[in-house]
Amino acid sequence: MNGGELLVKTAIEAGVEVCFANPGTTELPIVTSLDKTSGIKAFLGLFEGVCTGAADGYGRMLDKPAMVLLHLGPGLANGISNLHNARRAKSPVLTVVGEHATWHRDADPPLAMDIESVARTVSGWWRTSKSAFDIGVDVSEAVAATRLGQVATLIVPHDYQLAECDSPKMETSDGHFDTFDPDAIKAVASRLRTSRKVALMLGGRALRKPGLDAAARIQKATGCGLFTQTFPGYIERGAGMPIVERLPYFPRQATRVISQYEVVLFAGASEPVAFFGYPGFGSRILTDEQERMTLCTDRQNVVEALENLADVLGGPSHGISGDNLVAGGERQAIPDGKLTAEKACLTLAAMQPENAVIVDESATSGFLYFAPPPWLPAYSLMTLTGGALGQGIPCATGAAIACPERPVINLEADGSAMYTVQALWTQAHEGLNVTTLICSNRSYRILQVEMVHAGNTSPGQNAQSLTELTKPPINWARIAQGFGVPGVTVSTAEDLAQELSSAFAEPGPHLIEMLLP
Ligand SMILES: Cc1ncc(C[n+]2csc(CCOP(=O)(O)OP(=O)(O)O)c2C)c(N)n1
Ligand SMILES: [Mg+2]
Repeated sequence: MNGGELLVKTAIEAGVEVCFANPGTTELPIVTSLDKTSGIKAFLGLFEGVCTGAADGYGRMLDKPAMVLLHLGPGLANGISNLHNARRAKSPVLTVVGEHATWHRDADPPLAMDIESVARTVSGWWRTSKSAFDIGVDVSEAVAATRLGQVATLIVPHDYQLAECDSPKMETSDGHFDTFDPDAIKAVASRLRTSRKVALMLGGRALRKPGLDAAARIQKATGCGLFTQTFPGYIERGAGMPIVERLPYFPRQATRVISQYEVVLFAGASEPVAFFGYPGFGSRILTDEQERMTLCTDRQNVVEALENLADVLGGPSHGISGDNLVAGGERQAIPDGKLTAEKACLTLAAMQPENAVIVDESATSGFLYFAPPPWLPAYSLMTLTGGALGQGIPCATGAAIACPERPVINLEADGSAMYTVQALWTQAHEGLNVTTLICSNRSYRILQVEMVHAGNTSPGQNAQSLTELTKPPINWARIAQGFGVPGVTVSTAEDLAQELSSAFAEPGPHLIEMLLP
């Protein structure tokens, strides 16, 4: 066995089943090894941001890592933006990057760069393998690190991938959580009993069903409010799930909502801060007077911590019922007439199939989607956690690979869609059930809005040309077709409904450009 085979075998033993790759010469021994031992299916992404975004989507869906295989420093650098989003989503991702042969490094070949420096900006764990024999231990430790909800990056020199390493160190190490102190949970419980208004701010795994169930028990026992930060990585919503309020994007609005609470308890979430430093407004969303409490660290199991807290508080054994339910009642009528962003959200909400996965990178057009009337069937929602555009189409691709039986719907802003549009090809190549809804307002609308907020009410020629996506307008239907995805354009709610029902009925990917004002 050589180092490449050891890498693949260990990854398979650690539970890795898919690899999103854009390899080069320095990764070819690993590519060859992927066929020598069966257990990992490889998917080609035509840009590294597609691979990393797909691994993020896969990790968010299954809470287990996909492997990403990237070519040297430049390949990793191309993928970094979506690894940044993965880090902010606390997604498990195993990134494997090839490195030049150790004996070749000193020659400073053209593609050489400081890979570790790039890796450390997004990775909770990173390492360059020291020998072929070590690769097994390296992979197993990397996978264990991902279980804490982080990106782990292993850099593997080409000569070590090729080197024979019979009877290597094989190791499977389980990522394990730090234990928490039951007295700390009791202290939180007694503070909650004595405070008038408590907000429970949920993040990470707390937004999956077991965490939400425990949070709903705490809500039943204390009357606390349930919140998520503006951009949750993964949240289960709709019928059967408790109502969790989303902090508004703009900081003044967010402060207005959260300042009603005396105590804010963080569970899997960190303290919210403004997206940007606006003049006249500080970094913090909470006021100085508000008390902050943290239920557990990122290295502890937040779901267990919530369940413990619910037990100590004497919450009911099942929290999600009755008044804190998002009801699964009747669907509303489909709107009619010329499409607007609001009508697009309402049409989707009215048509949404059971158990859908919504990948939301819709920027200004989808603000209304999070708070539609409570008739939605159960669904999972993933959002743009790190604000780095180009996450939606790859994330939807990874989600569809993780859960092929679930319909994936990608609500996607037109500017954002252009960063990693190549992911459509992977969707076509793999026949994935993804419906991409392009919110075609033909502008970087949010930047236009921010410019007005900042006092530039009559943008000059440069400001206009840097925020308008016209001359020529992007032809989305033809772009989709060029990648092998059926594509159409709609401008009314009725046509959108018609196209959605055909897209949901027919297997494989579809793209619908929604012309919006
Ligand atoms: C990687 C990256 N590059 C640039 C930006 C800056 N940026 C933020 S929003 C935006 C425009 C978004 O336009 P679009 O996706 O069409 O959404 P809209 O505002 O029109 O709803 C840009 C360029 C960013 N957030 N991330
Ligand atoms: Mg736009």
